[in-house]
Amino acid sequence: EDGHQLWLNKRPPISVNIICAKKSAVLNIAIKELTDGWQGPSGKRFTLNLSPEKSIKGDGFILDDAGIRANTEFGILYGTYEVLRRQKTGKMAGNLASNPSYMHRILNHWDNLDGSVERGYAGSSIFWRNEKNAITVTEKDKMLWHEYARANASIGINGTVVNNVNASPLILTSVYLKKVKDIAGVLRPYGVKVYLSVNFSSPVKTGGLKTSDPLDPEVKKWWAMKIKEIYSLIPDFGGFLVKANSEGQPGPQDFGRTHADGANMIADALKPYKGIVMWRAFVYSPSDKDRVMQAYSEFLPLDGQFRENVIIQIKNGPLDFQPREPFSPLFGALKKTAIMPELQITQEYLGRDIQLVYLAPMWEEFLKSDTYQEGSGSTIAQRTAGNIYPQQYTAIAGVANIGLDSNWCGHDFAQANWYAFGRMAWNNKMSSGDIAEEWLKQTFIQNEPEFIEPVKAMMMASREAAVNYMMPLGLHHIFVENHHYGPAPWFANKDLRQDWTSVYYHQADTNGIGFNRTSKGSNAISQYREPLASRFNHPDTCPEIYLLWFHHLPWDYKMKNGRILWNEMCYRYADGLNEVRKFQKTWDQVQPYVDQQRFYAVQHKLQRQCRDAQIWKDACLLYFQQFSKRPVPFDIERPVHDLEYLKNTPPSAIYN
Ligand code: BDP
Repeated sequence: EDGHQLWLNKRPPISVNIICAKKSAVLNIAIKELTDGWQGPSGKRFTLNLSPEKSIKGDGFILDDAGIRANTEFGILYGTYEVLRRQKTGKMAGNLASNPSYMHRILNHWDNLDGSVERGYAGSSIFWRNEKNAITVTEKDKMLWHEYARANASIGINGTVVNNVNASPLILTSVYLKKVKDIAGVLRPYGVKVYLSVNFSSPVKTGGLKTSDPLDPEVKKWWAMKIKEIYSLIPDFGGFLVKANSEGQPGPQDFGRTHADGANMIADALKPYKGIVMWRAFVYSPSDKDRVMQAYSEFLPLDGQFRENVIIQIKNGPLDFQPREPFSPLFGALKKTAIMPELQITQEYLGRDIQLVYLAPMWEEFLKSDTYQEGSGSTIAQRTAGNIYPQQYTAIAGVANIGLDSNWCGHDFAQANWYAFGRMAWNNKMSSGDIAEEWLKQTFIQNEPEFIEPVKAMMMASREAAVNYMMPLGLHHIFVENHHYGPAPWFANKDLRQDWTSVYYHQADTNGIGFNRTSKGSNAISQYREPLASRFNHPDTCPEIYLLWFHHLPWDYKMKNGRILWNEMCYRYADGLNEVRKFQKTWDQVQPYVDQQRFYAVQHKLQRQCRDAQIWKDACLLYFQQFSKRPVPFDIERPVHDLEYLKNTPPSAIYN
């Protein structure tokens, strides 16, 4: 079992009698899925019914004993997958009305046109290859895209951006657009729309113009023509994703214009076709004294200036996909602008394809965060679903962890993160525990509590374990430069922009540790609404999970449990490592329930995870101890690595 079937593993079907008055490519898929996968009562009559109903929104559906009702064909398809999921996970049949939280549930592939994947750990791109004839599409490609589309549809994902946000201008040339058309053709019956990342200076780089100034009439004309060309090839094309004036990418500010000028110009050209612009808020400049404050400072003044078909795509945290961040204050600030969350499914900062880290608890924590924007209960889930301020389009994006590896995601358990993203995008109030359970039952064709319970508990503990052995108590961004896997709290470089170094973030010295973002420091707390701002501002009321994110505190600062900060930090690192040791035992104990191939693959990776968690603990404690000048509590295991060795050995030689 190589994991290629994902959560769609087949069981021997039971006969069913499907009644459906209409025929179409989409409905045929629904009928085939039910016929091939039915696990309910044998010979049952089951009706697929397209009937306009007010209580159903978008591609939602209603299930009852007699069948599925929906307003759209895709609603029938999503209802179909829900029926099969319930049957496979042993959930009761019965009535269910289900409407999606977001209209657009989108994967972002950071895939380059040469087939490489930025921050990808599961092999090369499933869409692009390094070859002369860039548009070649083989039957094998189509088969894979078909499987990909089906997997996405089964969890409600209905959009995909097929190229990297650091976008090559070539994507908009006719050669590449032809291939995009082929991709869209395969994905279409599964309801997965195609979107593209675009480079803001495309008019100059591939269009032969002298400027890409968004207010220049020739530039506007160029985008309008380009968009017309795209829709003539792909009539249901979704729209664009734009990374502008961010990490060296071009943007409207190059011409003295604002993000709104740039986004609106493209949005106007997309509007006749109902296309959308997802404009990223991931901006920060080296001159800023606190990097986490910049997106807010830049976008808040533009609130109300964006067109209705522009959605500002905001990473969950204000920094950059760290193991734990407080939510980005923009989620509680913009009122007259459509916004959408960007989550990172690929484990750039959370153990790549090596570590078992189930991310859904992190996303649940984020979605449940209360912004207090319109009083208590203004959670991010509510705000981004359009329940607090109206927005014409609602959406959520996840940076994909998919590649050509036979199990798609590198680590067998990384599939759970793809799965969970889809499930939460459909229902942003779903619990990460329920999702883990569903995924396990389907993926391992296994309903045995002796398997499900311990493995689910392991998944549920895995994110907190990673936070503890990497960056507990609000520490952040202390990774090996650019590598983003192992620790390098010592990383400093006077010649580099400071907000790319570790010492900038932890600020450790003999007085203490942490980044002072209080009113006496960078004042980042002021970007949050009350009561959060005051709560974060004082160490006594700041949640300890964010303590060193907001505060620089002395090593003997007293924690709520009575320990001093240094000791608490030591215990956290030790706890994180010990958890992974437990995961190893848990996994060995469930061997009888898992096929050999996946059992050994996961076992091997847990071994590496354990070794690397040990490195994290040793590196961080030995390094910070130089400043704390205190012993590691004596009931904690002593380090097994040498600080100098860890500092001076290239990551490629340590993490293999
Ligand atoms: C960072 C990644 C970088 C991405 C960037 C982004 O390290 O590869 O291009 O985010 O989101 O986390 O644009």
